[in-house]
Parts: sequence; C-alpha cells; structure tokens
Amino acid sequence: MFGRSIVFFLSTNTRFLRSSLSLKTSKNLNPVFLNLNAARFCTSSTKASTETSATSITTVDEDGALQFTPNTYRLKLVTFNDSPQYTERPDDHKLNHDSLPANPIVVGSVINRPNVTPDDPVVQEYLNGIKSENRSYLARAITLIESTHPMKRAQGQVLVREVLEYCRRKQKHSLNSAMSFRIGLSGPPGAGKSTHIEALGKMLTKRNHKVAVLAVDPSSSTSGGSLLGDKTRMLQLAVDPNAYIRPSPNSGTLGGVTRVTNDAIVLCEGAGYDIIIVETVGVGQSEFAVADMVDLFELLLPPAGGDELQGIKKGIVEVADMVVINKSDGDLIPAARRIQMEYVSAMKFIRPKTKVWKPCVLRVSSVSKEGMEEMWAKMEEYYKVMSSSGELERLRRRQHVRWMHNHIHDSLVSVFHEIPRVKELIPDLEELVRKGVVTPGQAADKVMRDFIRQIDENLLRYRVPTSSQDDDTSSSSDSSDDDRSEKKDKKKDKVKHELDKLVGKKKDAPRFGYGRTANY
Ligand SMILES: Nc1nc2c(ncn2[C@@H]2O[C@H](COP(=O)(O)OP(=O)(O)O)[C@@H](O)[C@H]2O)c(=O)[nH]1
Ligand SMILES: [Mg+2]
Repeated sequence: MFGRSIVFFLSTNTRFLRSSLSLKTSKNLNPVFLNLNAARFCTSSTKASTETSATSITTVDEDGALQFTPNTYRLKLVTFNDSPQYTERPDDHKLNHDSLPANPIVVGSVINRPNVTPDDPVVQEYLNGIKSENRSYLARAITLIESTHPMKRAQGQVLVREVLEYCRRKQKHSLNSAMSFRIGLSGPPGAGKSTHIEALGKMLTKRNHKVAVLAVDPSSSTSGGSLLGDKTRMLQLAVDPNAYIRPSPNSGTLGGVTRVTNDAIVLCEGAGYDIIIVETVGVGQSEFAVADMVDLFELLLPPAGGDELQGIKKGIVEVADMVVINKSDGDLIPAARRIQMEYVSAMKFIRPKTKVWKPCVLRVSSVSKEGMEEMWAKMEEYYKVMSSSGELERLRRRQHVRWMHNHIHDSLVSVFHEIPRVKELIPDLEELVRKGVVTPGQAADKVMRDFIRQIDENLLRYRVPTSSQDDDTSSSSDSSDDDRSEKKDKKKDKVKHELDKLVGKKKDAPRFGYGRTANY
C-alpha cells in the first residue's frame, strides 16, 4: 500500500507534516504520519515501547498531496534508536529532513482497525438511500464494498450488516415471504447467457419484479469486464427502471470477487430487488463459487454436444438445479432435443443436492422466448418447494458459513501481501521458480515460513533503507566489510533483545500480529 520503505512520524503538530513533505521527493520515502492523541510518546526516552492510539493517519499520495484519514487507530509503537529522539519543538515547522534522526526513526506496528459505528454519516446516508430504493445509492454502496481502502471497507461492512438487519426486520413484518430469489447462471461462452438474462429479466420486470444482475468474473481485470460489454447486449434491460445491472468488480482474485458479490446481493435485496441473477463466465472456479451463493443454480448450454461442451467443468452438472438447453429454435430444435435427452439420462445417475428437488432439463429459446414461461414456472416451483420445506433457509445458513470463510480467505490474502518481507521475497522467488531452481512448493513453503515468523515476532519492523544505507556508508566509509557486518549483527541483536523484552512482558496478553490488536 505504501511502497517499500515507510517512515512513521509521530506528531500532534500538523505543521510538521507539511514541512516534512520534502522527504517524499528528496529521499524517495513514503512518510506515514500518525497523529497521536498525546505528545506523550514523542517525548519519551530513546528506548521505549508504548501502546497508544492515534486520532488519524496521514499519508502522502503520488502527487504529494496529504491524505487525511480521521479515525481511531490502535497502535503499538516501539523505538530502538540510538540517535536523539525527535521531540516537538516550537520551530517544528522549520524542520527539514537533515535535522531528522538518520537511523530508523520509529519502528512500529500499526494495527489499523477503523472504528466504524452504525451512526457513521456515510453508513447512514447510504443506508437511507438503499431503504428508499435509490439506484444510484445502491451503485455507490456497491462501490464502497468493492473498495480496498480500510476505512471504506469498514464502512461497507457496517453498511452490509445494517442492510441485513433491515431485510430481516422487513421479512418479519411481511405476511408473504419477503426473501428474494437468488438465481445463479453459468454456461460456456456463446451459450447465450446475456441474451437469456435479457429475455428472463424483461419477462420478470413486466410481472412487477425488480431484477438485479450481478456478474462474477475474476478475469475481468484483464478482459475489461464481460458484463460491461454485455450491457450492450442487454440493451432493453439496461434501461429498464426496474432492473439494475452491475459488472464484475475488478478484483483479480476469485475470493475478492465472491466476497463483494455476496455483499452486493444483500445490498440489492435491501434496495428492493426481489430477483437477483448472478452470472458467471466460468473462469477458474467461479461457477462453483456462484452456486454457493444462490438459491437456484441454472446451467445454460448451447445445443451442441461432444467437443463443443468440453469446456464445461467436471462436476458443474452435479451442482445444477436446472439444466437449460438454449437456442431451441429454427434449425437448432432437433439438436437441442438430442442434447436434452442426453442430459436427462446422464442426470439420472447424479445424486440430488436435496431431497425435495430433482434437477430437471429444459429447452428454451432466448430469442423467440419459447419455453421461457415454462422455465420460470419451474423456477417458481423450485422456490416454493424449497422454502416451504425449510430447505431454502438451511441452504442460506450453510452459505453464510462459507461466506465467512470467503471473508477470512480474502482478508488473509491481502494481509499476506502487505507484509514487507513477503513483498520483498515474492519477486525473487518467482524468478527462482521460473528458472526451475526451486519447486513451486518449496518457494511457497519459504514465503509462508517467513510470513509466520514475522507474525510470530509480533512486530513489523519498518526500516528506512535509503537513509540508513546512506548513513552507513557516510559514517563508516573507511571501515571494512567485516566491521560493517559486525555492526549490523550487533544492531540485530539489539533489536532482538528489544523484541524479546516486549514479548516477555506481554506473555499473558493476547498476541500482537498484523491486523490484530490485543484488545479485540
Ligand atoms: N438462435 C438463437 N441464438 C441465440 C439464442 N440466445 C443467444 N443466441 C445467440 O448466441 C450468440 C451468443 O449469445 P450471448 O448472449 O452473447 O452468449 P454468452 O457468451 O453466453 O453471453 C449471440 O449471437 C446470440 O444472438 C437463442 O435462444 N437462439
Ligand atoms: Mg455474455
């Protein structure tokens, strides 16, 4: 997030922040300013460790502008610095980088946990917008949950929680089941998914349903988003006031995309969409991820057999509640019939996912709309059977557990890649794997070991390579390599000693780690 080298400045004085901006350009550093509650820390002794909190974090963006993030951050800060500690002075604003301590200034572990409450103004504004079924607020809310910014992400999570609560209350007070119907749709490219969604969507909005279409496409960061291009294919639905089409988020990982889509479903439901269609292009394991977040999973196939269906993943037919052979019109009818028969007999051997529903194979034409009414009737039948038997509720509860794991997965991966040691190692390891010097498994083991070690040390040690290296050479330009490595070793020992002391003291307290605080 911040680049390779990070300097933490602890200050209660904002003038200091501005005067230190020159660091960014002159020394190619990325200053992170922690605006502490009290100057206590800044004036403490040269060796200190303290727990404190900051009221805001200020970073400098690419253009040199200050980015101010007000919030409460829990911090654990440790200094091990021989040079005079920076203390606030009246002439702070005149401070330039030459007067700053040259060695690592502050070593600290910033545990960043934005503290967002339901009365947060952004959360409230979006929540009200969603409750009033405002489409533009829905779009903005989904953008919020897609954000990787910690503050926005935290606001997004609180918003999702509030919307879930709102949906729950609405459902309780409604005589009919107010639960939405979530439909997953997958199929090979060219099967006619976009055409099919347009036909189904239009049919449903005419029946006074509100339809949201979401896409799961982990490849969209490179392909530019399939549904975005498809919006041109869903021309009528795209302009329908009772429909909302949202392309796949541009997060490259399937975990990221599924997390966002799960949350987006909730937001759409809050905004009054009672039918949610989730389309997947079938990249990676995306169709299985989608099958895991919907009530009914529809597999759409073209009237083609054998080789043309090779692209369909093994096991995908097993998770389908409904197989629909599309393009059953004109000359293609006989082929569609044949494929239908093939699937009917193949599916006899598949164990149904639930006792109350036997997967069926239908034939439709998304162009002539033939069979579409019958298909919808079958979908409604499924919904009725599933909800009256309690299966739908159980299915959704199971999905919530998986959804939690998605969150863990996604957060873990992003935390992992934020760890400086990991960032450092990955390019080298990639190169070694490419050259065949180490096996992929060995490389993964190595980086995992270092990751765990760093977590175990309970501290992230941010150093300032540029300034300290400069310093090393200037202060010891005539010393030998041996001297230098001895010095380094001593420094390391000292650091280790400080860490041991800290860990020893905190033995009984919950452990510190990246992204965690001792107090929650
Ligand atoms: N004859 C016929 N063509 C269809 C039907 N549905 C889609 N198509 C055509 O199949 C092609 C691929 O459709 P598209 O919706 O883009 O497929 P996707 O890649 O699965 O989204 C397009 O040329 C459509 O016009 C259908 O029901 N009948
Ligand atoms: Mg398409």
